[in-house]
Amino acid sequence: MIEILEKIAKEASEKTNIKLYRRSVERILSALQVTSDFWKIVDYADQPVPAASEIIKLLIKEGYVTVENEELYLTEKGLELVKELGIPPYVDYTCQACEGRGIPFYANIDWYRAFVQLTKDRPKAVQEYDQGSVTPETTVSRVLFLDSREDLRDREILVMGAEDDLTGLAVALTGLAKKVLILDIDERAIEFDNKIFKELGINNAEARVFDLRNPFPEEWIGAFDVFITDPPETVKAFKAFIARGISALKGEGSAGYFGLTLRDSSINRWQQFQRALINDYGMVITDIIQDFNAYMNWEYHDQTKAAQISPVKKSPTDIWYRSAWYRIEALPGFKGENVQIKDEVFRELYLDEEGSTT
Ligand code: SPD
Repeated sequence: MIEILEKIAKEASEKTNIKLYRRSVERILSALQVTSDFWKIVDYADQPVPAASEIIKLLIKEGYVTVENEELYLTEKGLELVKELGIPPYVDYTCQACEGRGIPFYANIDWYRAFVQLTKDRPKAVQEYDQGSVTPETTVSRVLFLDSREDLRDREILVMGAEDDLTGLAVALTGLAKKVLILDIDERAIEFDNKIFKELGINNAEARVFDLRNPFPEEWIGAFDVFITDPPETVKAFKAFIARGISALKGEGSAGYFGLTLRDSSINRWQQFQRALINDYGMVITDIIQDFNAYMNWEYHDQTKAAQISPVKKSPTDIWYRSAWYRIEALPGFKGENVQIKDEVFRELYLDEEGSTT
């Protein structure tokens, strides 16, 4: 019986070019015992969409899963399989008060209220830049987390891309940072921030249009205490955002924050990134909070590869896309990279065999 899981993992790996294991199939079978919604299965199983999709298609082919009205169910044969192999149903013990972040967004209710009020007319997430904004609760929790690690007060903070999340704005609104520089390719986000800074007389924060494939000017190298970013999980984006962010850090003890998801990348990719952070860039990973970042569903979902390869046509109805929040810290001898990223096809920054939601 156990061989069937190995066989499915092997076939799914060959089809998707993503390394998968028996454990990957077990995670899907655990999720299938508690939900019939494909997007929740991806969420609970922590597998990249193409991997989850292929595993489920193979389970359907082998008669372990059936589709009814775009919902996925274990068949009698599937129920027998999980029983025989002792695969338990997915359980969720996430703290409902802090949504699993360890920091409740309402710990500073004034920051939360001001952010929600000021951002009610925020620009919508667009496909062109792989946008998918985090919830306001996530954004404010990022600021609280920064504060709890002494990375906010009197710090010079660089926010690199993902400003559809408005994290740079939320940081600036506290009035506690020494300086905030926000860079994003999306003019709408930049104008939105600068308009609020002007209206509120915030003069230590500035938002600038910048394409992060380009190197930073000399003045930004070694100039910041903290960088914050939330890039796609491609190798190119890792260099454009995270390696470049490290190059902007002042010295030992300076910190970087970023999100990494398992919806658009696998644990193998995480291992590759973690090795690079430690071995190539001389950083230490001080925190990884799984599922810290919750993303609101984006309107362009039907145009994505994820929608095309899904085993069912039903779109997500609830939050399913999450990412872990990483904090890294510079140690003696750390070094970043500030190289030009060549990207003939712009979408290569966002899409590869593991990523599919752009
Ligand atoms: N295209 C879907 C939204 C993705 C938002 N970016 C998440 C990046 C995580 N590092």
